[in-house]
Amino acid sequence: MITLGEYIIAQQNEYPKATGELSLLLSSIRLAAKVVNREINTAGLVDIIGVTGLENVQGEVQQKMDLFANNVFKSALEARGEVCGVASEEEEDIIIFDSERSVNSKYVVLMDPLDGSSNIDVNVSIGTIFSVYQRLSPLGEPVVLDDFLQPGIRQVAAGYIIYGSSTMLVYTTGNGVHGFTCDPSLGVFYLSHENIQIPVTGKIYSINEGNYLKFPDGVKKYLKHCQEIEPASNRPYTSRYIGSLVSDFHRNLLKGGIYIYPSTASAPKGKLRLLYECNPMAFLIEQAGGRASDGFNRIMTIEPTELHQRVPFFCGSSEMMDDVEGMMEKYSPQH
Ligand code: AHM
Ligand code: MG
Repeated sequence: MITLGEYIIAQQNEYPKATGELSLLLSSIRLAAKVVNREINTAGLVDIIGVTGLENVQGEVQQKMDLFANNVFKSALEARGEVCGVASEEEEDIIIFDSERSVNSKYVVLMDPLDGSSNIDVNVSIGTIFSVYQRLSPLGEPVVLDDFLQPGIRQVAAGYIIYGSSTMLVYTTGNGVHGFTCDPSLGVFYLSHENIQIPVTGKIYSINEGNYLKFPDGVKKYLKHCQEIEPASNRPYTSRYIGSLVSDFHRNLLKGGIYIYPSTASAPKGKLRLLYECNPMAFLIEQAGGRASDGFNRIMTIEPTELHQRVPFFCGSSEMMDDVEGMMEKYSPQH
């Protein structure tokens, strides 16, 4: 049984020049994940506790869960000073850590602290997504916005935590994708999925089909292709959509499949955010042998211009990506 802590240290030891800062940073994320996990598991009790007029189980006033997660991850990353700043879906601007240790640290973290949070009320899996870069500005100075606006290919690490039927932490540092499952009785993450590889093709497509009429023609054609009967290529495929990116991604990563959140007539840039939703997932899927694009261009080479920038997102098994991109090129070519 190998724990996440042991695994991180073992990976660090393979790089003689490693300073251990990234390992500490990942340990902070692991700690915050445990705290958020504990809170999510009591989310269903909030109404009962509210009715009786008692405080919640930790003796705190209950916050909205996504704000709670944001605060927990922020504090954990600030506490040990391995990070000079954070950007979060929950915060309009970057957060600059200004302790002496923090301004001398080389990493920034971008995160979606609780993605798919509307699913909490109905007891459906949700997740945290994170992405780590080295800063561009000099050590010793406060971090600046440009440190966060880097293309995904410069990521040093990325990962997610899925709060599901089990809680898992899945991450990459550019050396494969590894998954750890939390033993709830001990609060320890154990290595359960080493070197995850996504199958080159799959049977699952994940998209919010309610928006069908607003999709680009290339996506409409691809969906019809998924639904056609052709046993030789395993079609029709199966439609699965949780509406929680981490959960949809995790299932497709393990089973093979494709996730699409395209541009729509009303949202020409799609819905998902480049920096803390799409880039980390793109890094993970590429490390697992799959691909991620905006329908035409590799996600990780897009030059970001804004912190909360949106981008159409296509991500999954490489052969399925080839098919959908071929149809985008043919029926919805980029101008
Ligand atoms: P959020 O960051 O506000 O939670 O939104 C992101 C979520 C993703 O988890 C999910 O894949 C997508 O939004 C679902 O959107 P929709 O309800 O439009 O299908
Ligand atoms: Mg989100």
